Parts: sequence; structure tokens; C-alpha cells
Amino acid sequence: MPKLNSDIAGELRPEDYGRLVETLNRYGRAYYVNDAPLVPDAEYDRLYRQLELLEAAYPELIVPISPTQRVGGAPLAAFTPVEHRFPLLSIGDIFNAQELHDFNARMQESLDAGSIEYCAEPKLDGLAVSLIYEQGRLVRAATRGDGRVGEDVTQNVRTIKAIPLQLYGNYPQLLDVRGEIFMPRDGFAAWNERARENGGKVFANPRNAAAGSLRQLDPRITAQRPLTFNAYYIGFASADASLPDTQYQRLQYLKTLGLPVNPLVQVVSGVQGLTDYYTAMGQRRAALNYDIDGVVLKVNSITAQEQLGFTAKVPRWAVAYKFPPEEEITKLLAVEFQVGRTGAVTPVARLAPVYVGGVTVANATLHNEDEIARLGVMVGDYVVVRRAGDVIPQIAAVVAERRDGTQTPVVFPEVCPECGSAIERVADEAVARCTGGLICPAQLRQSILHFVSRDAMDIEGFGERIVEELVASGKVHCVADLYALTTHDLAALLLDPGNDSRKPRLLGMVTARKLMQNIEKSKRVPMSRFIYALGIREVGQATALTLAHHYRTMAELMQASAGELQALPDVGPTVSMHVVDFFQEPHNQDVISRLIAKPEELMFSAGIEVLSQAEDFAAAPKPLDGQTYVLTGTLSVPRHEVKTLLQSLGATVAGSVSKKTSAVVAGEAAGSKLTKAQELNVPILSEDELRALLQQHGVRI
Ligand code: 5U1
Repeated sequence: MPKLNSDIAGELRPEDYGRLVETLNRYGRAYYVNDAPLVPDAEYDRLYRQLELLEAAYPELIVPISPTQRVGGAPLAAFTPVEHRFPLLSIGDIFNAQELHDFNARMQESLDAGSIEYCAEPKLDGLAVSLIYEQGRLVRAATRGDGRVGEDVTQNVRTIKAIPLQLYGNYPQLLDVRGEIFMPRDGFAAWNERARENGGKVFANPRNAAAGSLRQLDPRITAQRPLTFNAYYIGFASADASLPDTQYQRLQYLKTLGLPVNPLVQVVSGVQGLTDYYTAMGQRRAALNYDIDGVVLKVNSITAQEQLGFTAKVPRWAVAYKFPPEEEITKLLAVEFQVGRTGAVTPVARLAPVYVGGVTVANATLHNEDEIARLGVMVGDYVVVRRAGDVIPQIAAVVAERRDGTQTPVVFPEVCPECGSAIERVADEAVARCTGGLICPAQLRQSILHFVSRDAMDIEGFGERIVEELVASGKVHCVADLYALTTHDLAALLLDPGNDSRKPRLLGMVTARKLMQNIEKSKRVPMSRFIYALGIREVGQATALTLAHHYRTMAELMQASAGELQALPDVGPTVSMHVVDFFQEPHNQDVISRLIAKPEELMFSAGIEVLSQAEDFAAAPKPLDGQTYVLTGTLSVPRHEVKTLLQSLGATVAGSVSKKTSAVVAGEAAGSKLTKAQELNVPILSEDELRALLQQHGVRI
């Protein structure tokens, strides 16, 4: 038998097995149920690997509740129908204040009561399931189906880590738990992004993603999908259970058994309490990390629930108070193709304006050619537009029934709409690119806008109109030309007023002088910002910082080999290839020398002074030393970049919130980590506050 080394118990022995399974399950519960991880992810992974080793050496030890046993069994030929012992009912919907008022009045009348107490819960937009636990063991999971007969999805449900295979604490002999399986928004976005890149299955919304993932005949596929679960109801418990008498307490009881329950559940009173809860959830909806389509309001007392009973279809004691939809139907008027800084050609849908998810939407991204093919969308189609939270509006589907023969195919251009150069698609890449490089005015405009942007050279005042005119008038052919501009050149720019009906106007001397001052101010720049400003593919702020910390001068960086670059933290083969390619390109070398040579060395030098960051890095003060930050939600800067910037100041960036966390940085659609921070009174920083904090220490994002 192989000897197994372990940091947990010196040497792992078969008798350690039970403890290891129990420890991992306890860590899982802390993570999913209490949202309070007991150990870092790396420690969980280490123990998990130990368990795998132990099971490989002693297969006879393996128990079904081992966390390694979530994916078992061969793919099914079909799902077996299962009859629910107690029907899986749906719930009645209400849509406005009057209907809420009527519901409450019905409850008051039937219960002959004044103010009624309710348990108010978010209504998750996922899939209802019933989980049957016998002696605490998960023995069956079934979908709702028609409410009476569902499908046996036990194998798939076992792969969902938030669902315990074994209950904990004081569980009854038999328990039928009802709840929702759903896909969090971050998991959904990451899944679709990867699918778009690899030509995999793209889902229209998190609900479809959850349904499609659960209804896989091969549980190994379900196991890869980021599904999770919240319990919301006890369908049945055997007589040995001593269940509390309110819905709210029952949910707390389910938590003690190891079942996750939504943290936003609250007890409220009367119509005012219900209305306040509905309004509050409506306001929080965009910031949550999961879709909710309303709130569920349940009479809290179980005795009162029993008294009220059920209609043929739904409980009388509960309703779903629905939010306005986050999906709407509108007409696709046209598809335009935008060319970005790196030449990427993105199809953009122009839509008949429609009010959805709280804003009027007139444009939506269509991502790439594959997405157009996947949707099968044609110009003139009616399409489903989805806007959840602050996510960029997407076209989720085509309403094929509304086609009337006037629709025309979307033709992806073969040549760039701006410069006429060929558009190429690299094999294995979803994105198509204009090959025009900087002869393409669109790429040139975008690269100038990037160069002048706040996080790059920070030259204030150069907006889209001015840059468009500088390029169109031929005054600027590359970023170095910005430094050759005169006040007169700028003052004479004729600006197009855009959509409004006024005549084109001259920029004028006052603005031109101000712009010239701003150009002048940009001439002393830290090396990281200069590298970032060059717009090298895949080199964001964090990579630029890494490069600037490692190389003393631009000349050194420009000589670096791919191998040397790859030895740096977070620089992989793709990034190193882009860096080397960029600096080998003669045009780029020319632009850089025009930017940074001393004016006396070149006739048209900008004379930019690139300030070295390498020497002082190691010795640099680490003002955030000892502090721990957690990032959650969507930030406008990629997360790994923010992480590197915080780390460069000495901070640790952790994956979970605890009392020791110095602050949580909450972006859009922040979810459970934000809630956890609020519960633990951990300071919360918005992106702007983080920006200010970093800026205080000389770092800009
Ligand atoms: N949060 C929540 N969602 N939901 C859906 N609770 C809840 N309860 C339901 C349903 C269908 O049904 C019970 C009232 C049985």
C-alpha cells in the first residue's frame, strides 16, 4: 500500500478517512450555508487532494457522502419519471399594489386577524426541485414537472456542491425539502464568455442555463456548470421532527441541517411591511449576484397556513409579487459594425427603443459572427432584449413567429467599413479583425482615445469629437503627432455638432490653449502608464505595472525576449508574444522614439520623460501592508488588475469575507460577499472609493 504523506496528520492512514470526509463536508457547509468559509480555498483543495489519494489507495473506504462522490454513475439514457409524494405546487402571482392589498385583505378576513405577519423572501429565477433525505442522506432529487410527476435528477443534483449529500444536526428520518436551483450571474457570464470563445453552448439567461444544465443526461456535464441552491420550504417531515411553527424559523432550522437559505429572508407585518420589502428588493435587485423576478410573501404562522390551505393549484397563504420584466421584445432595425483599437470588429444591434430593466435600450451588442449565427437573427426581426442589472443589453433570442418575410440576413463585412482593408478571422478565435492597423481611421481613433485616457497619459479634453476631427483632417496619423500639434492647428478644428441641428463650430483659441497645456502636462509619466498607453494587446494596467517594475527603461523592455517576459508573474505566452511583436514592429519603434527621444536628438520629438519604476519597487513603502481586501461584483477594471495594484501596495487580496477583512470592494451586482460584509460590519468600498484609496498612494486605476 502506498505511504501517504499528509500535513494534516503526519501520515494519512485509513482511520483518518472519516475525519477527512467530515472536515471537508464541514468546510463545505460553512462556505455554502453560513457564507463564512473556515479555511482558504487552497486549504480546502489540499485536503480534497489528500482525500482523493486516500480513496485511490483504499477504495473500499469510499462512502457515498464523500465530496469526491458527487460525480458518479454513467450517463442516463433518459430521466425516470417520479411521482411526488406531496405535489410540488406553484404559487399565485400578483403584479401591483391593489393586488397586494387584496391578498392581505383576504388573509385578514380568512384568519379573522388584524395585522398579519409574513415571511418575505426573494423569488429566485431558477428551477424548483424537491430533495428527499432519508436518515439524513440525499436519496432523491426531482424536478417539478407538472407538479404531480417530475423527473428524477438525483445524479445531477448530487454534483451541486451547495446541496448536502448528508444532513447535519438534528434531522428527521424523512425530509422533503423544496427549493430553487439557480445559476449565479457571475457564473453565467463567465460560462457564456468561455462558450462564445470556444464555440460552446451560449445560454440566453441564467434560468435557461440552470434548466439546461440540470437536464443533462451526463452528470459530468452538470458538474462543470456553476449551479447553486436555496431551500425555501419543507414539503414533508416525518413525525420525529420537531418543527418550529413559523416559516421563518423553519428556514433557520433548515440552515442548521446544512441546507443553504437565502440571506435576504425577513419577517414583515401588514401591507406596509410587504410594500417596503418589495421596494427594497426591487432596489437591490440589480446589485444581487442572481436573478430574482419578484418576492414571495408567505403567511409566517404554519398554523395559519394550515387553516388557509390550498386551492386546486396553489397555496392560499402565499403569493409571488412580481417585478417588471428584465426582458422585452423590440425590433432590430439594423446591424452596424464597430472597429475597436485592436481592429476587433463588433456587430452592434440598433433597436427600436424599448424600456427594459429600468432604462431605455436602443443598442445591444451582438458580440461576433458566431453569435449572429447562433441566434439566427435577421434585420427586421423582433428580438428578445435582456438587461439584467447593469449588464450591457443583450439579444437573448429571436421571436421567429413574428417573421413576415421582410427580414433580411445580417451580412458580416469582408472588408473594414472604415478603411476597406480585409477583415480576417484567426482560426480558433471568435473575433474578426480589420487588418488595416493604423491606416484604419477607426483603429487610429480608438488608439488615440486610449492613449489620452485618464489611466494612460491622462491628457484631458480630447473627447471623441476632437479625436475624430484630428484624424479626419489628417493632422494626426499616430499618437506621436499629438505632440506636434500647435495651438493654431487645434483652434482651427471644425467640430461636427453630432445629432443636434446646429452648424459645425470652430474649437477656438481658448479651448486650444487649454488642450496644449494638458498635452504639456502629460510629458512626465511613470513608465507603467506609458506602457499601458501604447495599447499593446492584452497588456492592461496590471501587466504594465509588472513590466515597469521589472525593467528600468523602455529600451530594456523593448529588448526583452518572450522567454524572459514569461518568467514574470502573470505574464503568459500570449501576452509575451504580443509584447515582443509590438516592439518588433518598425512603425511602433518609430512612434516610441518620436515620443521619448530628447528633443535635440530628433527633429519631431515629443520629449516625453518616462519615469522609471523599477529601482524603487523593492524598497518602496507598502502602505497597505497587513491589510486584506475582498473584491466582489463587477468592476470596470478587470479584477486581476485591481488585485495586482492592491498587492503592489502590500495588501493581501482574499476570496472570502471574515471579521479580519479590512474592506470589501463592491462593484456592480455584488452578491453574498457584500451581504456578509454588511453583517460583519466590515467596511465597504465602492469602486470610486477604491480609486481614491489607491490614488492616495500614487496608484491609478
Ligand atoms: N422563495 C420562494 N420561492 N418559492 C417558490 N419561496 C417559494 N415557495 C414556493 C415556490 C413555488 O412554494 C411554496 C409556497 C410551497
